[in-house]
Amino acid sequence: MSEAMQSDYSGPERVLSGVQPTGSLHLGNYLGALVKFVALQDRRPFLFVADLHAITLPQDPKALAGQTRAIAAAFLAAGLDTDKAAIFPQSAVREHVELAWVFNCTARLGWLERMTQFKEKAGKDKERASVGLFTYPVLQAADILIYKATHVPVGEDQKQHLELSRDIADRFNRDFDAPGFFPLPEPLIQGPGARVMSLKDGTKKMSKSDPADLSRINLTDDADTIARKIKKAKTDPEPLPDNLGDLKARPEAANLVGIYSALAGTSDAAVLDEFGGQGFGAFKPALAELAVEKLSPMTAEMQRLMGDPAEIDRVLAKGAERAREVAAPVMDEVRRLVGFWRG
Ligand code: AQP
Repeated sequence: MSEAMQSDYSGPERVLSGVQPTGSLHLGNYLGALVKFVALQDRRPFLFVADLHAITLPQDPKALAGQTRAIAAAFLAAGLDTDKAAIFPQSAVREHVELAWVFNCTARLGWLERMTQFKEKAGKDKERASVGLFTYPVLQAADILIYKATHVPVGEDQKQHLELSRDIADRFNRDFDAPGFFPLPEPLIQGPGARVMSLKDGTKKMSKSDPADLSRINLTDDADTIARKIKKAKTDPEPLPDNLGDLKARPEAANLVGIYSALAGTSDAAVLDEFGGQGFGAFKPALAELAVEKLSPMTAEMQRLMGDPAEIDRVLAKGAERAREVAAPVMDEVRRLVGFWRG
């Protein structure tokens, strides 16, 4: 359905994305999201810390605000400039929730039942999952559309949710006879690092919530830990192939090559030109060295920033103010379209 929909939207382009404060960020978040945010920052993106999404699974209330600051610190350490990007906590802009309620009444149950991330996160006992976890993609649609965002840089894992946002936008525009009111947002998924896989299982994505710490490289890991995790990463006994076709059939090898090419800013083919025929005994140390070289300066800067929480709070407050200026008039228009009393 999404593919065929046409957008009548003629407003300006806007880039938006979010990251959940659910734990330490990892290499997948860095390559799939942060690097892309920085590359897009001249488009003045809206980048929020998704604390409303975080509580769809239990969080420690004493730790949550600190985790929110840590994500903001990671944004800044990755190179985001607050004169360009608005960085803010999602919960500080109440219009996200208000629009999400309206969208709860726009989205259809059947659409949500198709969402694979809910099935993965709810696990076997879905009766005990929070209702928020089920309606998470509806809030995500509100996050995007409250700013009339047109482009959303995300990792591959979020593609299905973006399609749902398009369906919700289209349905709202039609239900309320408002053609082109909301844009049909497009995911920006291309490029290296869009899907970084677990170091322990090349078929599973690298994830903050994986109980195995060895499955991911955290942005807070020191050089020795990074090297140790890469050394212990699952591989097969064969040397690296010299062509992409053979690499495809070996998920763990493909993942490590993909990480190398994304960090080096080159292509998988170029990595195979250099390392094809060599064993992991040679490739893993080279990858570890590259990962440390790229990540260490950022880790150090994150730590420095975390030493000054008041400065991070100023950044978040400034971003929230800019976000509210855009969100409030859109919500006012939604209230008018839906027919709510407005005094
Ligand atoms: N493995 C990944 N490869 C590439 N991109 C990834 N992203 C997440 N994992 C990978 C992208 O990072 C951004 C922020 O994600 P998030 O923290 O909001 O939630 P998530 O996608 O659910 O990430 P995690 O790490 O798997 O967290 P948990 O375990 O808490 O659910 C998004 O753009 C995402 O695509």
